Amino acid sequence: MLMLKDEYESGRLFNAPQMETNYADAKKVATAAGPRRSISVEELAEQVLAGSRQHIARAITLVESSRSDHRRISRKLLRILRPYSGKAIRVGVSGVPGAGKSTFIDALGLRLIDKGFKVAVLAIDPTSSKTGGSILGDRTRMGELAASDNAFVRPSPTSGHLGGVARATRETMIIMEAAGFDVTLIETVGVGQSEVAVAGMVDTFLLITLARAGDQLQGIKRGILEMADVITVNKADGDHEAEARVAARDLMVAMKLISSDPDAPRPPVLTSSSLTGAGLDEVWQAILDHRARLEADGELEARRAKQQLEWLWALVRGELEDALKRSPQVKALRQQLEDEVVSGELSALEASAQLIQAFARDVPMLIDQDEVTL
Ligand SMILES: Nc1nc2c(ncn2[C@@H]2O[C@H](COP(=O)(O)OP(=O)(O)OP(=O)(O)O)[C@@H](O)[C@H]2O)c(=O)[nH]1
Ligand SMILES: [Mg+2]
Repeated sequence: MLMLKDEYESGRLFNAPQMETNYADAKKVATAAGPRRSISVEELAEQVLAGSRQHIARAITLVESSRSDHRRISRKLLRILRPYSGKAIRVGVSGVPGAGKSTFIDALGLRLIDKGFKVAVLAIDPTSSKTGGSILGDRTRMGELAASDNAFVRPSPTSGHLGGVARATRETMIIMEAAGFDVTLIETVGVGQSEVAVAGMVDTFLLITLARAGDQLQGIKRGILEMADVITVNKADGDHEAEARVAARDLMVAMKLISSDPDAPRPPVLTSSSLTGAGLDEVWQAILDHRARLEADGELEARRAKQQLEWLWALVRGELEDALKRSPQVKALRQQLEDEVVSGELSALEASAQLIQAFARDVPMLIDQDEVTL
């Protein structure tokens, strides 16, 4: 993970070249349909609402694109679909690499399908930019689930910065819910920022951890522990079962110590094994209990409203940042100003004022008027 750190902190996690080439689904649709027949947004929305897998895949590919003409169509699509979304149980699944998240989701997902749910699995995975390997890995690990008609497994978008990936995942969630999926599980690797993004879009945050000594408190950042609504010590099987139970008890005690709000409800700490299936039902029950508590005191709506507000400003910041990058005036000045700041001729303060003025001159041209009126 260390290798990723710089990329991670600069926010550029997902710079794989072409996302579509990574997508089995997108490829399948393209091959099956030959050259794509063009289709109206209304027709696409109708097909998504009818649950057509081919059109769901196509809609997802559309919202993953950052091209401005695609964004415009996405916006229209989402406006039609949004009223049909929002009823699903949204769960974020996080944990250190190798904790067993994908295997857990596969096993839990199959159980949920047996109970009559339709399960969407999405991912925000900063490691997939490395090789694209974990995309294939997840597909294999979730093979059984991915093969079911009542599940839809979509690997993490791999291009663009975290903000772009979070946007695509959030919009994909709307498409999946409109298509009738009533549980959304979002996998993310437990290393930092992507958790915050996922926590901003789910109702319940499940943390999967391991019994390995010190893992709970060293491998996982305190902030992530504080985000958790339900925790499970995973791989509680064979020789590790007893160890996992001890770890769960220790973690329960530790949670009391790290909690910054002594009155806040502490997350239950359970144990589970995807190999034996032990504890999976209990984890699901804890997720349902958490959600029921949220619903009972109106907190679910409040939580989602707060997420929407945060999302609003994340979008505005994202758009501004993109516009800043596109601005010809900023581009023209940038190198010279940076050089002057480096050589000490100009202070950062002065240079920033000049860049902002240059940007301001470009703003009328940079803001896409069509996007506003759509
Ligand atoms: N003993 C045991 N092994 C497990 C269990 N769940 C997963 N594993 C193994 O742990 C390894 C990692 O599992 P994954 O499900 O890929 O873990 P992950 O957290 O999704 O990993 P990343 O996506 O790479 O972060 C695999 O070799 C699994 O076979 C379990 O419940 N018990
Ligand atoms: Mg995984």
